[in-house]
Amino acid sequence: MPPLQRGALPPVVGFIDMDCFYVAVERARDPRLLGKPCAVVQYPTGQRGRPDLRPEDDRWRTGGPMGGIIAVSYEARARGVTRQMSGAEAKKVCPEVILVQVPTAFGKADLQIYKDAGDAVVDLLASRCDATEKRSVDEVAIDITGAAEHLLASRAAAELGAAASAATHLADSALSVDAAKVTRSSARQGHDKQQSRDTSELADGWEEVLRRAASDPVAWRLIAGAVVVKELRQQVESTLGFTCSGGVATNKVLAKLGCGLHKPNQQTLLLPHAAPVLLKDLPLDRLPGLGGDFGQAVKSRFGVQSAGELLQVPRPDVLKQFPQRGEWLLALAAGDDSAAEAVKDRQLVKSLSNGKTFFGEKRLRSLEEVDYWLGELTGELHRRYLQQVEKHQRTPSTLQVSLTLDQKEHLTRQQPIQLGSQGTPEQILQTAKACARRAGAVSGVISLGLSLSNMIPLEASSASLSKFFGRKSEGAASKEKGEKPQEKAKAKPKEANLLGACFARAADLLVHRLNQRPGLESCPASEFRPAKGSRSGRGCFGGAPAEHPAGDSERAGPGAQVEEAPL
Ligand code: TTP
Repeated sequence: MPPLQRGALPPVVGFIDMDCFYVAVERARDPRLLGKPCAVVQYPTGQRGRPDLRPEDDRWRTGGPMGGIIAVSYEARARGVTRQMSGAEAKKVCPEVILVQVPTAFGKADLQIYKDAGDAVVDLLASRCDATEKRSVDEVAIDITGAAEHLLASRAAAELGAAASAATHLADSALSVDAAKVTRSSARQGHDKQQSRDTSELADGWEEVLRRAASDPVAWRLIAGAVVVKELRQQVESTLGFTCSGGVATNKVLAKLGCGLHKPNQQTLLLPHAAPVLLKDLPLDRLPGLGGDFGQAVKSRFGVQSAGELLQVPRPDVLKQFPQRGEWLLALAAGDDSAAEAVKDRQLVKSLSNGKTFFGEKRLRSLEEVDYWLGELTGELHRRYLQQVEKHQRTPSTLQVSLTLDQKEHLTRQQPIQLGSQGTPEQILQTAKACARRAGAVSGVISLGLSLSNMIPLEASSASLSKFFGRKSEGAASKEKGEKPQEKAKAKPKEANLLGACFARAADLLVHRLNQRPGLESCPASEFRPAKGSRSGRGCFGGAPAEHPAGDSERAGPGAQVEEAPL
């Protein structure tokens, strides 16, 4: 094994994608589903007064409207059930399919059991990784450089080679290259080649890889990384009961690409020399960041379909057409490490948000209806706010309400909120209602959103206030001295004014800070709108390098646009 020179070598990056995740979570809760064709459906919610369906309730749907499918077990996929189907359609193609409905709370889908399961996976992975970056409810990028180096130092090369080759597909094997040719949507369905487990295929190419790795420290570290990923996957399964697929490479883009080649419960190693082979015929939409409008624009601008074809376009042409993103695009198509950022360690969410759409007859027509649904959104948001307080000792300082009207007009209003550690749903609701009233238009609301953002540490929220005012609040200080607050106020009218001025200044500062945030155009507090090109803005290119996940929004319901942020 060649000597290791850490620092000069690229990192060892893994990517973990849980298999049919919502189904797996339901199976862990209800073993009757194990091995059976089953799917998770989301039933249209949004009717007032409908009782909640708690996680522990019987959520199997056997008749009546069955909702739309959002997760499909591999057994059901093999029988023709796909995510685009309604529950009724799935029953037609596979009468024995079991449909489990997503729990509901506060009048909408309640994804908490899935989020909790995803968090448990991240916690487990974090115990052995240098960094864990949650990419979605069921995907995690991991930096396993340290763990790989540890294995290289503590286990014999032959042992590592044997363990890696017995569990890992090579990304340039014939089977992998074939699997890479299918489109993104086909890959999502779990196609035949992706699901193949031919062990002779696994062996294909490994002898050569191990021989070459003898003089290639980058390859050796990645091979050790494959063993780390194998062990982590085993640990996730034995501890939490979920299977997952894995990828290993020198960056997040390639690791994710490798991970998607063979599912479920398999893993793939993408060594640097394999990248050009794999990328040559790879449909562009399989690359992170190119699955949406931007990928479409690239394809039609140059008349290309695959990463290999894009690389044939003269470089100056690409840079001319896409001055901002051209370099990144070419690096991405070439599988170059520069196209991906380093794995970012566990980030705390920047905001808590939820929302609900009301299409057609369901659109909201009165302030009373808006208030009702703000109340429902508040209930869920309050629960998540309490989790932030408990888990991370953080509290939000801004509340925002956003409304989309049926003429597609989008209004947002926000204002500061002080919840501290014991904020109540009522506090959130009152502030939300005040924002909604400032928005004015309440007729024909087709979507309503509520978010809490600008998270600050709890101690900072109280410390900054006392520091700001330099003493305790009027009421508290007076109480300690046994004075009536009014008397104190009477005695010190100037101070009362000063206090008011301080509050006004604090609000100004907050607004100023918000205006500095990328993605928000500079405008008065009451008029915040997402800037063009921001993640939440309209008409922005999905996957442009400037866009980064800002909230903790999880995947939405059936058919929801699941646009990836670039890795
Ligand atoms: P995916 O990772 O896309 O799919 P999956 O885990 O169900 O299946 P696979 O084994 O092919 O990776 O999505 C993860 C979960 O996110 C999925 O189980 C359900 C949820 N989801 C939605 O709610 N709506 C959607 O449109 C999609 C794509 C996923």
